[in-house]
Amino acid sequence: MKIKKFLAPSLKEALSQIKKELGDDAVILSTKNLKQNGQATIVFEVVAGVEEDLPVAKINKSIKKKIELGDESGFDSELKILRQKIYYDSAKQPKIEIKLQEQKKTEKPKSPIEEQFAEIKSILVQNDINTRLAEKIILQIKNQLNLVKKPATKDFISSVISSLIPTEGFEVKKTSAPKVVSLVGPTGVGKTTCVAKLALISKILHKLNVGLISIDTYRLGAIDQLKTFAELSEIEMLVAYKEADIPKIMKRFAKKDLVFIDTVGRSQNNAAQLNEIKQTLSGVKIDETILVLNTTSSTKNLIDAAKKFKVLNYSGLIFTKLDESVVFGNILNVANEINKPVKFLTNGQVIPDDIIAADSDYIAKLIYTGKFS
Ligand SMILES: Nc1nc2c(ncn2[C@@H]2O[C@H](COP(=O)(O)OP(=O)(O)OP(=O)(O)O)[C@@H](O)[C@H]2O)c(=O)[nH]1
Ligand SMILES: [Mg+2]
Repeated sequence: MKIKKFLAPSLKEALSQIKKELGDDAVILSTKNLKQNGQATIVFEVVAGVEEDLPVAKINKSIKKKIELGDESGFDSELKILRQKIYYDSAKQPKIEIKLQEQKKTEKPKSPIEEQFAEIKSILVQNDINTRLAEKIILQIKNQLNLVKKPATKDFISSVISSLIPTEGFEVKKTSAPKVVSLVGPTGVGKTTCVAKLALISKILHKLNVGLISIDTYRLGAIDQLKTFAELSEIEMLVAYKEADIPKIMKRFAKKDLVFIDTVGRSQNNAAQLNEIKQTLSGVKIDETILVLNTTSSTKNLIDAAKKFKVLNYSGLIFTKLDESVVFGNILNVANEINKPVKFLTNGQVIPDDIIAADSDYIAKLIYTGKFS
């Protein structure tokens, strides 16, 4: 860059000298008001420079620096000139404008049907269905609509969602040996409450001979919680304090149709504690282990728990506390990702009323509308 200092009685004169010597591309680098020989006459000292193809950014930088240094006195007019120069330089860049025009051209207006699919996708995502599944659902709706030529009604959309939710019933056959079912899951998700609900329904509605085992000797009051329920509902309940207790209890329960094992709630992040549960249960042949999950938790946390609890070989899922949730997409996200069937949903604390056998159509409607039907 060529730099030169100019002295002139006025700024206008200084600028005209600069223009003459350095040309139109000159940039003002600094200006000062000097009092000549201590007298009142003011002389302007202007330092200007010129550089070929000076980038606009550099000009901005030099102005910024001056403002930061507080050296902007007497600068207003120069700044105006510089700004004009910047606008002029940027106006000289037609490529950018052409690009913007091209971008505008590619934004095609959506057709009414595309608008409708975009709205459906937005409803799915708002209901916490993850983007991958939302896109899969939209694709399936599109494909099926092409085949059946039907409008995309709520029922139709729900039926597509339903096809992605694995569910399975809970069956108990009266055989010579009892069916043994254990409920596992993170802390406080509602395992014990589920055991109580299922045990009472099995006893009252299905006339089954039910036994309860608690291996939760860790949490204060856990045994009393199940014991009180067992006494009130006249269901036999025993506690396994150690691994060796379970085979003995099972001998006592040999004539039962159904035995529920209530396990201690543990964090999925504590692998050692999950292995302890596995060890305690190793003394009995378990027919079905069900993972209990709280619907109010995020998809990420639920999938993490579901993955880590796999060490306990569960084959189905129960989603609890639906009554405390406002969106239900995580049920689909988790069941689909983990690829295990949903067996029950619970929607309240009342034993045994607040439990529903999982039905994929019901869950799909619940997810899509956010409402219990
Ligand atoms: N709102 C609501 N509360 C529930 C539901 N299921 C269980 N609860 C409540 O959740 C709390 C914990 O339930 P528990 O059954 O003790 O949970 P848990 O998984 O056995 O807990 P830990 O054994 O300590 O891990 C209790 O207050 C239950 O009444 C449900 O579906 N809805
Ligand atoms: Mg419990």
